[in-house]
Amino acid sequence: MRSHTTSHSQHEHHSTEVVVDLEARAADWEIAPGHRLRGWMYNGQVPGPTIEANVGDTVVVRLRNGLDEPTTIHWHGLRVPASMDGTQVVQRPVQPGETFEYRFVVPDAGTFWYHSHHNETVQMERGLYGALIVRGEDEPVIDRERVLVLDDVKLGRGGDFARFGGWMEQHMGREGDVRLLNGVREPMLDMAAGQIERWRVVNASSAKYVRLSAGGKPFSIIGTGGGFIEAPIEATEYLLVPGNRVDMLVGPFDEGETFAIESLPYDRHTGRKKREPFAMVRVGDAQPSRAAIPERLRDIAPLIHENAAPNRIVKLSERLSWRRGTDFMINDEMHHNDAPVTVGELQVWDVVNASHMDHPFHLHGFMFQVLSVNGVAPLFRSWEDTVNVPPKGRVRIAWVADDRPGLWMYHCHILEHHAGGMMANFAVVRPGETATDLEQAHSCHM
Ligand SMILES: [Cu+2]
Repeated sequence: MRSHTTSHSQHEHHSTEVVVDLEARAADWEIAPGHRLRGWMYNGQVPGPTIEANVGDTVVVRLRNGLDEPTTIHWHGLRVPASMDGTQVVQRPVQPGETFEYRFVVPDAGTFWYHSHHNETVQMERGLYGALIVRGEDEPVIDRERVLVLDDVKLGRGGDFARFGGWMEQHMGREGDVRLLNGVREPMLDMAAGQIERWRVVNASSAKYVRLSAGGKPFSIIGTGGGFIEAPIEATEYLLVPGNRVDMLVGPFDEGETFAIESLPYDRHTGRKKREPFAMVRVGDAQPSRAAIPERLRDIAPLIHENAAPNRIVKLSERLSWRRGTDFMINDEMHHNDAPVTVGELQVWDVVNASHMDHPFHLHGFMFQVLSVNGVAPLFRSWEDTVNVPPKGRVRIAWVADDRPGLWMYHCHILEHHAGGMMANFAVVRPGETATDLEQAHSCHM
């Protein structure tokens, strides 16, 4: 990764370009000593390189496709221009041998990630994902920061990826029994006693719900998908659904302690109800600490009170199909086209889950506030891009589109459900414009 500073001659202002070359290609992925999978990855590593930038920087990623099939990159949680969102409604997929340049300013601090948005059920399982960290001016002082990307892989008898597809996998989402942290099977992490670390945790798995626990020890949640929350919240667990991130402060611990970074049992009606370790932490010799946990992180003004009436219903449902197994639907149709959203107009959406399974709802390109889950306000206010919608549940979210018109989407982040139809496209339009204006403008560029 390179970064250089360019100066704009008329102003004193300096902005930095973070330039990253990413090549998607097949390579051996050693998940444990001697255990290699045939992965597809960025620059031969899983996760791909962690992209780091400061608020206001321009990130330039030159993606070269060295795969045998098309690919794109979606910048999960980042407020990028529509044309940079990486979906097939805004770009022609990057063909084998081609290069595409993604270019966008990063306006928000937080823990984000990037991943393939083409044939995702295969491309993400095979390793096409990485973290993207944006730092603000007032980051807390801590002793050490780690980016922990959680994933699981489903392996067959030969030790390579199990065959993709099948009715059960399409229905439940692909879950594996091999859990990875930063691409390695249950690694051992060494931590100094007496120190406080900041862990930026990403759930990059296709379908696994991670009820994140650090051996039951208390930690402080300081941020979620859209950056800092208002003040640290002490917890002993946090539910990370596929696509979610959490920023947490852990420690200090005593010398000689060991504990697991694990998922506590979560029943999303797939029959999995056991604790699942992702890594072990071993606490070594004490080191001095300079960490200072702030009492206040930032203010998040509520967009609207929690009982505001919804102006849109998004209904998630399933239907058995003799031909395809399960159809996954939004408002009773697969691959729905939803009504446009006007820039600046408050959106209050009720995401209603008519099915018997959990679904993680992901909105591209914009952040929302969760007003309530089944009528109950969340424990703390936050900005999010992905929220779990419990079975037969109702999640009320509020958001406002800033001035980034274009074609956007929302979908279930269980990748097999997204592929199975639980997604919708919609246009964000400027006041007085229609989606048709936008589509015509868009088709001229294609
Ligand atoms: Cu789903």
